[in-house]
Amino acid sequence: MFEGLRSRLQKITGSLEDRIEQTIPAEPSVEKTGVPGGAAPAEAAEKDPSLLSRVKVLITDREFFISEKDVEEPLFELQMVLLENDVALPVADEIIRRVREDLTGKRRKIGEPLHEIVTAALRNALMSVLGDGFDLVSYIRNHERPVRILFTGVNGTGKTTTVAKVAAYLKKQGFSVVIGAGDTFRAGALEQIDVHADRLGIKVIQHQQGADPSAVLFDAVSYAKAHRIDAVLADTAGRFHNRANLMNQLEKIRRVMNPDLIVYVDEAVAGNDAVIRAHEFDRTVGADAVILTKADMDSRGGAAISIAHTIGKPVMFLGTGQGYDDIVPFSPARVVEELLGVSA
Ligand SMILES: Nc1nc2c(ncn2[C@@H]2O[C@H](COP(=O)(O)OP(=O)(O)OP(=O)(O)O)[C@@H](O)[C@H]2O)c(=O)[nH]1
Ligand SMILES: [Mg+2]
Repeated sequence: MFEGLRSRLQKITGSLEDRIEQTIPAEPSVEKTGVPGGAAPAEAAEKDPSLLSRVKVLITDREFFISEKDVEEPLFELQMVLLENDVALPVADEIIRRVREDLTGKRRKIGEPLHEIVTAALRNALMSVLGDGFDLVSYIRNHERPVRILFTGVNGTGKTTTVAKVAAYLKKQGFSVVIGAGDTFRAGALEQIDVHADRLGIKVIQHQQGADPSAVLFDAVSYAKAHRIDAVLADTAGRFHNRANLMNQLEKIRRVMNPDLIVYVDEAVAGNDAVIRAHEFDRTVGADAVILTKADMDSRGGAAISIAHTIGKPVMFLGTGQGYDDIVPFSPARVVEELLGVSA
């Protein structure tokens, strides 16, 4: 996950450290600090062992100052790397602004480990754009049941697989789940969801192909109420936001099913396209959270870094493979750790 961006970030961290290193004033010679007799440091220290610790104090107490000009070049390089890896421009700008603000204009003690200064600046900047994530388990615990969750998104991004994964995840957490087969459009969609549900031992509510998805999902909610089920997971057919008739159908589903959460599903590998589409879906039918699938195939990480900050909605899960267990709650600290190799 995100290995391409990770290796580029490691290089930038190195060049930032090098540039900062150059701003550190050279250590004063021992003569300048007034060592008696002007002897060579080693010789002088041998004669007077307390001298060594005195010299150390003098050096480590000194400070240096990083100006904006000092880091201009590596920050430009960082900006390019972020954009090349599909980080949205306003998000890349925000990251650069924060790193610059964090690194410059402050006095630093000589001897402070540079690697830590630089990675802390990057880590803080990334954390600030990644948002807080969305804890579905505590949402369900604190919410009136059944919690109705509607999954939307464009074709083939992994909605149906994600519905199955989330169902498996919630079941493992001790919740009861029912799936509403809201994709009555695509040939084979009903069979696909049946196979998943059979394997997972989860009930599916479905009508025949071509039926009104609103009616199916209304029935799924009624079933959940009657059987005291904790969560209804509603699958829907893939659609593009510029197809008015399909978006109207989604709007009807929304009115009839009255979801507590609308989850927008897209692929991490789609990069900026995913961010733009999420924005459009949020504008038209609304979105309360985002799930990014296929993070296992994404070496750039741009969508995962940009989407929450751009649309102002949290990321709930990352899909990390084709198995039912290949789903992880989105944790900004984990993403930063993945990218920088340090714990946040
Ligand atoms: N590697 C990987 N593949 C995934 C992931 N999530 C889904 N897929 C695969 O993506 C393909 C499409 O998944 P679906 O769940 O059918 O996608 P969909 O959005 O429901 O598709 P439509 O209903 O046709 O719009 C399948 O082959 C899935 O196995 C993931 O996190 N990682
Ligand atoms: Mg599907």
